[in-house]
Amino acid sequence: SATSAATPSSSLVTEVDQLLQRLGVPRTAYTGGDLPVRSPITGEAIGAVREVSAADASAAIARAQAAFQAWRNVPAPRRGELVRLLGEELRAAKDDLGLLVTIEAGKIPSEGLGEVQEMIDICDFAVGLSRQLYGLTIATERPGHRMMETWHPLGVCGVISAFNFPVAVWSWNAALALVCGDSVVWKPSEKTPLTALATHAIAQRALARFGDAPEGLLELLIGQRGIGEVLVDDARVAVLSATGSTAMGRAVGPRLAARFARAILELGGNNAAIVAPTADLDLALRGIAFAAMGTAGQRCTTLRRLFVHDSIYDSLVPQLRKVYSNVQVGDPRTAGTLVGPLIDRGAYDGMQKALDQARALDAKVHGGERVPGLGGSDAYYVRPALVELQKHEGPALHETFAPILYVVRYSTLDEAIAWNNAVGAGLSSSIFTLNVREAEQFMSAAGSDCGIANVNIGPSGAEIGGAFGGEKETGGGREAGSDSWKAYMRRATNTINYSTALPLAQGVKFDV
Ligand code: UN1
Repeated sequence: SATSAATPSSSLVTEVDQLLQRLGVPRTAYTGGDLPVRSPITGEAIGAVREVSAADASAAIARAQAAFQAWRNVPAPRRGELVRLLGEELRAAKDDLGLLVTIEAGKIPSEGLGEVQEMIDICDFAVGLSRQLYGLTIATERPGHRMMETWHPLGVCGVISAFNFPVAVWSWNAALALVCGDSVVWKPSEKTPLTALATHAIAQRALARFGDAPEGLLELLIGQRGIGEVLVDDARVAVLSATGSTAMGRAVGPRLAARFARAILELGGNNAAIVAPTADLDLALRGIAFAAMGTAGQRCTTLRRLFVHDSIYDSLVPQLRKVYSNVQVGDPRTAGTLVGPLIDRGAYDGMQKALDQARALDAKVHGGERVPGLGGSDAYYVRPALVELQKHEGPALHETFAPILYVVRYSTLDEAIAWNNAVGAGLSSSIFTLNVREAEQFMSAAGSDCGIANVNIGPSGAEIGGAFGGEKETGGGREAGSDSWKAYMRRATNTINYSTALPLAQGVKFDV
C-alpha cells in the first residue's frame, strides 16, 4: 500500500515562521509562550503561544461590548463593506493560509485551500446579506394599525471553534455576525492557534482598510478550556456559537441556558449513508471514499456508518476494500496523498479503542493500523479502517473522531432509515439510489432525522449557501447560509397605530 515520507523537521519550523511573517503575525505571538503548538505532520513543535489570562479575556469582552454599541448603529450595507474587504484580504492570503491549515491541522492542500475558499464564499454571501436583513410586514386585526418585524443587532457573539476546521468555522460566524451588527470574540482550539493568529492578522488588515470600525470589534483569545468558560459564563456575551464534541456541548449548553444566552451548538455527528439496490455504484464508491476518508475522518460530517443493501453488498464492499488498501496515506504535502495524519495521540488511541470494541463483536476489521515510517514518533498516521459489522451495534452507535467506516447489510429501506436515526447525533446523512421513491422517502418527514439529508452525494462537504447544523445531540444550531443569520440578531415586533382610535386586540373593551 502507498505511503510517503515526511520532510525533515527543521525545515517545517522555518516554513511556519516564513508563512506567519508573510501573513503579518508578530513573532512574539508565536514564540516564547507557554502553550506549545505542534504539527500533526511530524509531531514536532512549530510554535509556542501565550495563553491570555481570565482578566485579559474579560477585558477583551468589555472592548467587544463597547464596539457592539457603536457598530450596531452603522448601516448594515456599510458593515457589509468590512466583510467585503475581509473577503479580499482572504483572497490575497489564500495560498499562505491554506498551507498553514495543512501544516497545523494536517489537511491535504486542496482541503486546506478549500477551507479558505469556504471563508471567502461566506464573506461574499454575507456582503449580499448585508442588504437583505429583511423583516416581515404582518396584517393586523386592528383598523389604522400596522405591524412589522425589525431585526436588530444582538450583542457580543462568542465563537469557540475546533481543530478540524480551524478557520472556516470562525468565518461562518464572524461574517454573519459582523453584517448583523454584532462584535465577535473568538476562542480557537488550543490545537490550532497559529491559523487563528494568521486569520486575526488578515482581519486586522481589512479593519485598517475599512478605516473607522470601533476598536474591539474582532477579538481573539488564545487559551484552553478555562478561557472558553469565561466566554460561556460572561453575561455580556449574548450569543455563543460552539463547535466541538457532544461532551463539550453538554457542559456548555446548560451554562448558557442558566443565563438565558443564545446558543448555536455544532456538536458531534455519526453520519450514515445508505447504498440502495439501484445505486450508481461507481459514483457511490467515490462519494463514500471522500466522505469517509477525507480529512482523515476528522470532519463532523464524516461518513461513519454505511448501510449496504443485501443485493449489492458482495459487489460494493470488495471494491471498497480495494480503495481502502490503496489510498495514499502520508505527509499531506506529498503529491498523491489523500489521507493525512490524525491530529494527535488522543485521536489515535480513541480509534484503536473503537476498533478493539468492534473486534470483540467479531467484526471484520480491515486496516486501522498505524502506518510506520511517517513523521516522527509523535505523528499518528493510520490506514483508514473499514469494519464489517454483523449488526448495527457497539462502537457504530457512537462518534469516534477518526477514519473508521462501519459497514452493515440491510434488507429493507425502512430498516436502514431506522438505523440512520437510531443514534444520538443528528447531523448529516445520505442515500445513494436512482429510485425516486426511495430518495423522497429518505428526505421525507418520516425519513432521515438529520439536519442534512443528501441524495447521491455523501454526507460531508456542505456548501455555505445552506444552513449547516443538525438535530438531537448535534445541538440544533445552524450556521452559514439560508436564514441562519437570524440567530445573530434580535427580533422586535412593532405595532404602530396611525389612527385616532385605540381599538384593543382580541376585542377587549377598556373605556376609562
Ligand atoms: C466540521 O467538520 O466541523 O460539510 C464542519 C462539511 C464542511 C463543514 C464541516 N463544510 O464537511
